[in-house]
Amino acid sequence: MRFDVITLFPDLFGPHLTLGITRRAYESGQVDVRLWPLRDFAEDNYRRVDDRPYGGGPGMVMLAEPLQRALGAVLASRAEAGDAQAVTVVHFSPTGAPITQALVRQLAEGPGAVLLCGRYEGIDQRLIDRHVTLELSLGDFVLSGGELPALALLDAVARLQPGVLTVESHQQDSFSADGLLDCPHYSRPEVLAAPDGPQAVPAVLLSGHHGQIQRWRRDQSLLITARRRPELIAAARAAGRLSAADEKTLLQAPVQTGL
Ligand code: 9WO
Repeated sequence: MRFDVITLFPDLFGPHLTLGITRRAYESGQVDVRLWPLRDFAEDNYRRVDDRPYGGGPGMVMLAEPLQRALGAVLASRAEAGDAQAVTVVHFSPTGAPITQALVRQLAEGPGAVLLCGRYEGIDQRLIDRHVTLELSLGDFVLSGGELPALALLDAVARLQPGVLTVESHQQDSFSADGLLDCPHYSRPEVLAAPDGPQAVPAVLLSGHHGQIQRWRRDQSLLITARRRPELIAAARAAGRLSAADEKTLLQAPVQTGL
């Protein structure tokens, strides 16, 4: 799939695309990322991409016209590459829909998207009204631009590409297996020296009993999910993803009273 990123800061993307495990997905072209520096689409002598807001107030607004030209260039390039489909145009904003693993999976199987990265106080609303088809949020906090959310989305999509991770590992992620949070992980040493006293690895993980280890991990996932994200337990139960053994474990978790 192909992602076209329209941004004032294309240099923010370089290290992500060339380092780490997801590099495979980018360098193989499984996830083809094209950067479109917005400054290149400014037309006046000052290469202006922002201006003061109508109605007054602080800060600057990203101009619609350079964004229109950049989008036009992206669509022409995608058409030239034989992609006739109507492409999803994403804008990142705290007012968007939360990014979920289900959405990431969908994107990872589709033709890609255009990622519009806002800066300053935001983008002229008319550009959003006319062109943006999907507004996405990383959560209820404010950043200084849409580039980090775009990188987060690319990373989430890239790691799902065949051959990027070991076969099993993303089937065991938080949310992927059963919509539960991940269990804790441990490695060497067996006993960690620490200022407040030694910390041992849970004994079951050293037992060699694969069945008991699986059960322990499942129990840890269930209990941490019940504590931190009870709505995910309710969803797993409603979808028939909890066994009788799971329900027995959950009897140890605090009961949700709704009060
Ligand atoms: C900022 C904002 C703040 C409160 C309520 C709504 C809001 N929308 C935006 C917005 O679209 N800002 C643009 C993109 C321009 C300024 C930097 N931008 C941005 C995106 N800041 N924070 C995000 C963001 C995106 C996804 N998830 C969390 C934050």
